[in-house]
Amino acid sequence: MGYRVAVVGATGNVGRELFNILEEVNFPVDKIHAIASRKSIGVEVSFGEKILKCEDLEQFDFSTVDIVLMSAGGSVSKAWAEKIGAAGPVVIDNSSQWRMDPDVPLIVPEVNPDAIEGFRKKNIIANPNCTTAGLVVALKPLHDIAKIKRIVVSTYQSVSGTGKEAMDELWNQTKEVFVLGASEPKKYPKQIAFNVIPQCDVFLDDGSGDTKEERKMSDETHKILDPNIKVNCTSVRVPVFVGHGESVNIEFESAIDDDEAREALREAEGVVVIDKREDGGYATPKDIQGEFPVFVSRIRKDPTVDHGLSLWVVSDNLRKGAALNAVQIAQLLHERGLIGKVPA
Ligand code: 2RA
Repeated sequence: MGYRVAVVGATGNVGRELFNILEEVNFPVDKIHAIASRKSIGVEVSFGEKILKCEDLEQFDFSTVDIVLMSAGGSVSKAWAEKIGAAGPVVIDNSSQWRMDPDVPLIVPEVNPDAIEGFRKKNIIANPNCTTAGLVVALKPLHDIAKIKRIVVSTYQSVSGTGKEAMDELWNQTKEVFVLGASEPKKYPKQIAFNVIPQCDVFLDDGSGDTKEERKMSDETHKILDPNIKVNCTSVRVPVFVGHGESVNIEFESAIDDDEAREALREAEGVVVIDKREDGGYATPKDIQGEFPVFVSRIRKDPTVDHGLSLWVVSDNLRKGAALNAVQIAQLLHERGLIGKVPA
């Protein structure tokens, strides 16, 4: 027996990956619906061999499904997720709208699976930001050995994190630059082709100078892993289509050496270590596109603090950073028998 599933935001980068991953992991699906805004009604998306036609978000009867995977942006989630949850199905939401709501669990199954039990209050479970998902999967096995005090992270985020139009902007500017000169940026504040931009998402108006993306990294790490970890993040957009990299400096409370860390990471669920200390002996975004795990490379001592390690983390932002994590949450609900069963 399978579930009745709806994917809201079916035509987006993450929406399409949700269908792919549900199929790849063989999630038990009886009936599946592609839901989108009015302008995409009738647009076709594929689910394995099947072609689905998008149905209208405004007209769809959500009481007829068990699980809703939502990736339609914060404003759609704000308007719809609670209403959908109240109609019966559990909503797994990929936007930032509900992540910090105390009544909504924010889940990375390898890190805080037990927190899922609190989802009934709103019937919503939040999926973390793409960079947080990769980061906390890599940090958790190390935090279990020697508590982490502080991290300094610099991200290298691909344009697919901003959506399909941003991917087109990189593609078009790259082609144009040697002919007529790159066209004016639309999705980004500066040219992204042959450049890097030290801004992801908008600046906060709290006087900190941080961007919203940088704040998400610290708030979400606190909620998922440990509120006591100090997080300093600089988020940078790079001209890469898929795959987010993160350079991470970690300061621990007690001693941990690089061999111990490498061993713990090798054994950790959802992590692959590629760390050969030779030319090319590390993972790059291009190597890991389409892969499920979080890849960790360049594990080494940071001699500038008492107990420090540096590492390089890279993951597919559309998969572990979004759609895969959402489907893993659905699998966790399934394994625990939590879908469709309302406690007495
Ligand atoms: C990005 N925060 O900018 C997005 C993806 N969730 O990459």
